[in-house]
Amino acid sequence: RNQQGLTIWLTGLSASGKSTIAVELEHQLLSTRGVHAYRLDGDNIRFGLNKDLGFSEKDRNENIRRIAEVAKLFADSSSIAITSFISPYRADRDTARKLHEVPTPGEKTGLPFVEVYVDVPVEVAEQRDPKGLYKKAREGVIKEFTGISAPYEAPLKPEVHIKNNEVTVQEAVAQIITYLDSKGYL
Ligand code: GGZ
Repeated sequence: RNQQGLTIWLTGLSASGKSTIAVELEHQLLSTRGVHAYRLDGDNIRFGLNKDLGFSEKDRNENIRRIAEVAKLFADSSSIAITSFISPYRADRDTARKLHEVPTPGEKTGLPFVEVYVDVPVEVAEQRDPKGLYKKAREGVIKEFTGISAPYEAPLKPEVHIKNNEVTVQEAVAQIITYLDSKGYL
């Protein structure tokens, strides 16, 4: 069976639960559908390819630009790329989408781009604060922290909107897989 490559783009605040969802989604795609998926996250991107980048607006733009290019390569190789980055700027996410959806010369179709908004109120993320980063941001130790002292531009029309303070990880993943099934991607 030929697998359809695509990119699942998770976006949301620090501590919104993106990584947890990404891990479980990857696991379920592989174990219950037998499709190959690969996760791109801070651990394998920000410490490698993008270790020259920080958290200024310019650096975040470049972070997301490179991640989008890499995700597209995975999708083009018929894998499912799952990205989990804050990706706070709408324009950057829209550029990532275009890069996938607009067919490259000689191709008939582009690659599907599935934007998933992992939505929790900033108060909830700050309450969770698993790494103490919100506290440091409040104290001014970390500057330009998303949701506190740097912007997060929420998606206007994400393919999937997860209200992640109201659902379990299993329910969140089910929402994504239901969407993929509805599009015939799996
Ligand atoms: C936001 C920051 C910052 C600042 C360090 N703002 O919860 P985490 O720790 O593990 O996830 C956050 C991660 C964000 O990196 P991304 O590559 O996803 O960001 S972006 O898409 O905006 O480029 C957080 C940590 O890095 N972190 N400083 N100032 N998050």
